[in-house]
Amino acid sequence: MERILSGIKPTGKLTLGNYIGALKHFKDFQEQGEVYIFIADLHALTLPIDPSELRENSKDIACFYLASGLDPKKTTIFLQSDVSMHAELNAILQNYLYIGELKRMTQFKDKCSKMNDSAIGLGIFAYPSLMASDILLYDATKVPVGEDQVQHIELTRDLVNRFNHRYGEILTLPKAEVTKVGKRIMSLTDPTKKMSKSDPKGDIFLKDEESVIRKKIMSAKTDSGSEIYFDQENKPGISNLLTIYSAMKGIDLSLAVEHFKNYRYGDFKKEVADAVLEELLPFQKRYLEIKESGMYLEVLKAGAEKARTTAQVVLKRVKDAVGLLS
Ligand code: ATP
Ligand code: LTN
Repeated sequence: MERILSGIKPTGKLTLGNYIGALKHFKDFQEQGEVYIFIADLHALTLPIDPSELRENSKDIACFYLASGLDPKKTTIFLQSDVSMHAELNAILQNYLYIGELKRMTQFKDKCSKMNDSAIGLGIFAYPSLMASDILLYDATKVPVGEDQVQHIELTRDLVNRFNHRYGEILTLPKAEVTKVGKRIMSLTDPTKKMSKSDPKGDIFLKDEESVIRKKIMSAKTDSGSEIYFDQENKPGISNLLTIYSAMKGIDLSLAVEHFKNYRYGDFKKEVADAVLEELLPFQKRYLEIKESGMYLEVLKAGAEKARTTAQVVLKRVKDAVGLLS
């Protein structure tokens, strides 16, 4: 049976990029196998974050998971820090990843290239080791993520091959599952950059009000010319909006391009905003109901218990393999 696992870091307010590239798809996996979806709160500590902000972001992500259609009866939803086996497995697996590999990680380079070595914490450098532990602890076979995370999953696969070569078939080889449309949503103000919650210029936040979302889309940076077609290189702004529309409507890009071919930019943007709001407004309503009810706290508690049950089996297998007496 497939095991599907993914997580989102509570580092800031979730964006439309997080929604399209990851969150929106999680529920589709519920019919394919056993799903584990967690809040990667330990990962959020890898860059400075205010404690109250971290707490609020974590609660919000739990509510967003439920609002997106994840059913706690089918999916184990939990906080990473509630399951101590993540840190324990990390203590073992970090010995099978090498500094040279970690230095090549794009996320590390992007986040730290402008920082002085004396300000770069060990956690952000060792990030892929904890992420590999998250995945391997549940014998995950599929990991749904946006494109930016594929490199980390490839490194996890290298680690599995290295470890299994030495100790036998102990770890399960995972595979990244990247959505066809929307694996990399770009900033609305600079469509050559990824929309990212830690660099909020040009972001649409999932909690933005209707009028704000409309305004952001209507003033999104477009490209020279007046035609609407997909060309990532020469028309990054229009291509990004076409991608957003296709992802929200759940249609192929080619259909969106065909639909808009005789449109002017203004009317095109208006329809993109309508498509985003058609999905986000009911989503926001569900989020608010869940947040107000407080039921997500029970979900996290039960989820952590279930997660620990699975995790301890794999941890024991790894401990035995490497020769730890336990
Ligand atoms: P940060 O800015 O703190 O690095 P982030 O916005 O990149 O955060 P993550 O928590 O790293 O968000 O990502 C959660 C999930 O959303 C991951 O699977 C990631 O690949 C996906 N994702 C993030 N940004 C985008 C984007 N712009 N387009 C598509 N998917 C995205
Ligand atoms: N690195 C991911 C968050 C994350 C994750 C994971 C995703 C941490 N552990 C395990 C999938 C599987 C990110 O930055 N989005």
